[in-house]
Amino acid sequence: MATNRTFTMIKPDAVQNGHIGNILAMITNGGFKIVSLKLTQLTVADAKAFYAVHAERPFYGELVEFMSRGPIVAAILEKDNAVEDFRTLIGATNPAEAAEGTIRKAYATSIGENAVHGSDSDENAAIEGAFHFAGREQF
Ligand code: YYY
Ligand code: MG
Repeated sequence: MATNRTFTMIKPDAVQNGHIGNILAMITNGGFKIVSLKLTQLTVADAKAFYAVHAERPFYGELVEFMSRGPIVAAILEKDNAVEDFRTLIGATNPAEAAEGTIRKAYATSIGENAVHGSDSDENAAIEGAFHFAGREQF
């Protein structure tokens, strides 16, 4: 995948709280083009695999339970410098530390239930995008 792409999920808390539309608006207003998009749900096995890098962390069990508990929106986004610019748009992992104007400042309720995911590298953006979308679903 091109390095001008990143991958995001609107997490189960934000979907359940009715924030899909507002978060997609913040994403597109931030200059990101949506090149893949779907409403889906992770199984427990999916969530374990997606977050395998965190398997040894104390929050892993809660993270897997949370991420599989309801629907999510998965999307691939395109913009120059997508990975870094999207991390800026979503804000700090802990919403108490997230800057004004960020998605997590607006919609995250706790460090665990923090509304959105954003890939942390070009390599992981490609892996995470391919986890959710077949090539024919990436426009
Ligand atoms: O990339 P980002 O989502 O900002 O944080 P990560 O350090 O990759 O952690 C992934 C995910 O795990 C985070 O979004 C919430 C959860 N988590 C947690 O529940 N408690 C922590 N102390 C750290 C992360
Ligand atoms: Mg991360």
